[in-house]
Amino acid sequence: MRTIALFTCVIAAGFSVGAYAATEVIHQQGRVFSSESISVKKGDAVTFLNDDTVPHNIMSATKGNEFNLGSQAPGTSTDVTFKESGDVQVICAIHPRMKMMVKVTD
Ligand SMILES: [Cu+2]
Repeated sequence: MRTIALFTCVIAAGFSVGAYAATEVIHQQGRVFSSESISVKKGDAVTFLNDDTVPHNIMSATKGNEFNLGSQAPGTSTDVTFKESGDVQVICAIHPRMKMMVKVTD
Protein backbone atom coordinates (compact mmCIF):
# COMPACT_ATOMS: atom_id res chain seq x y z
CA MET A 1 0.00 0.00 0.00
CA ARG A 2 2.83 2.31 0.89
CA THR A 3 4.52 1.60 -2.45
CA ILE A 4 1.35 2.54 -4.33
CA ALA A 5 1.06 5.84 -2.46
CA LEU A 6 4.68 6.67 -3.26
CA PHE A 7 4.20 5.77 -6.91
CA THR A 8 1.15 8.02 -7.18
CA CYS A 9 3.16 10.82 -5.63
CA VAL A 10 5.93 10.42 -8.24
CA ILE A 11 3.40 10.56 -11.09
CA ALA A 12 1.80 13.72 -9.67
CA ALA A 13 5.25 15.33 -9.35
CA GLY A 14 6.02 14.38 -12.96
CA PHE A 15 2.91 16.13 -14.20
CA SER A 16 3.60 19.32 -12.28
CA VAL A 17 7.16 19.44 -13.65
CA GLY A 18 5.83 18.94 -17.20
CA ALA A 19 3.56 21.95 -16.88
CA TYR A 20 6.38 24.13 -15.58
CA ALA A 21 9.10 25.96 -17.51
CA ALA A 22 11.95 24.03 -15.89
CA THR A 23 12.64 21.14 -18.25
CA GLU A 24 15.55 19.49 -16.47
CA VAL A 25 16.44 18.75 -12.87
CA ILE A 26 20.12 18.32 -12.05
CA HIS A 27 20.75 16.45 -8.83
CA GLN A 28 23.87 16.79 -6.73
CA GLN A 29 24.53 13.58 -4.86
CA GLY A 30 27.88 12.19 -3.70
CA ARG A 31 29.53 15.42 -4.88
CA VAL A 32 28.75 14.82 -8.53
CA PHE A 33 26.15 16.23 -10.92
CA SER A 34 23.52 13.74 -12.07
CA SER A 35 24.40 14.49 -15.73
CA GLU A 36 27.70 15.41 -17.37
CA SER A 37 25.94 17.16 -20.21
CA ILE A 38 22.37 18.24 -21.01
CA SER A 39 20.72 20.18 -23.81
CA VAL A 40 18.12 22.87 -23.23
CA LYS A 41 16.44 25.53 -25.35
CA LYS A 42 17.34 29.18 -24.93
CA GLY A 43 15.06 30.68 -22.25
CA ASP A 44 14.54 27.34 -20.51
CA ALA A 45 15.22 26.91 -16.81
CA VAL A 46 17.22 24.14 -15.18
CA THR A 47 16.54 23.20 -11.57
CA PHE A 48 19.70 22.59 -9.56
CA LEU A 49 18.66 20.43 -6.62
CA ASN A 50 21.09 19.82 -3.78
CA ASP A 51 20.04 16.39 -2.56
CA ASP A 52 23.49 15.79 -1.13
CA THR A 53 24.55 15.88 2.53
CA VAL A 54 26.90 18.84 2.10
CA PRO A 55 26.45 22.41 0.76
CA HIS A 56 27.34 23.15 -2.87
CA ASN A 57 28.01 26.41 -4.71
CA ILE A 58 26.89 26.02 -8.29
CA MET A 59 28.08 28.68 -10.70
CA SER A 60 29.10 29.48 -14.25
CA ALA A 61 31.52 32.03 -15.65
CA THR A 62 30.50 31.37 -19.27
CA LYS A 63 29.86 34.70 -21.00
CA GLY A 64 26.16 35.54 -21.38
CA ASN A 65 25.07 32.87 -18.91
CA GLU A 66 27.00 33.84 -15.79
CA PHE A 67 25.36 32.92 -12.50
CA ASN A 68 26.37 32.09 -8.95
CA LEU A 69 23.90 30.37 -6.63
CA GLY A 70 26.08 30.91 -3.56
CA SER A 71 26.11 28.31 -0.82
CA GLN A 72 23.18 25.97 -1.44
CA ALA A 73 22.17 23.98 1.64
CA PRO A 74 21.23 20.30 1.39
CA GLY A 75 17.55 19.90 0.52
CA THR A 76 17.25 23.18 -1.39
CA SER A 77 16.90 23.86 -5.09
CA THR A 78 17.23 26.86 -7.38
CA ASP A 79 16.08 27.40 -10.97
CA VAL A 80 18.51 28.94 -13.44
CA THR A 81 17.31 30.35 -16.77
CA PHE A 82 19.79 30.14 -19.64
CA LYS A 83 19.52 33.29 -21.73
CA GLU A 84 22.16 32.84 -24.45
CA SER A 85 22.82 29.92 -26.78
CA GLY A 86 26.11 28.06 -26.59
CA ASP A 87 27.96 25.63 -24.35
CA VAL A 88 27.84 26.67 -20.71
CA GLN A 89 30.38 25.20 -18.29
CA VAL A 90 28.77 24.72 -14.88
CA ILE A 91 30.94 24.04 -11.85
CA CYS A 92 30.80 23.84 -8.08
CA ALA A 93 33.04 26.45 -6.45
CA ILE A 94 33.55 24.21 -3.43
CA HIS A 95 34.30 20.90 -5.17
CA PRO A 96 36.59 21.34 -8.21
CA ARG A 97 35.78 17.88 -9.56
CA MET A 98 32.09 18.78 -9.99
CA LYS A 99 31.69 19.90 -13.60
CA MET A 100 28.98 19.67 -16.21
CA MET A 101 28.00 21.23 -19.54
CA VAL A 102 24.67 22.79 -20.40
CA LYS A 103 24.25 23.04 -24.18
CA VAL A 104 21.85 25.87 -24.91
CA THR A 105 20.28 25.80 -28.36
CA ASP A 106 18.24 28.44 -30.20
CU1 LIG B 1 29.97 21.06 -4.46
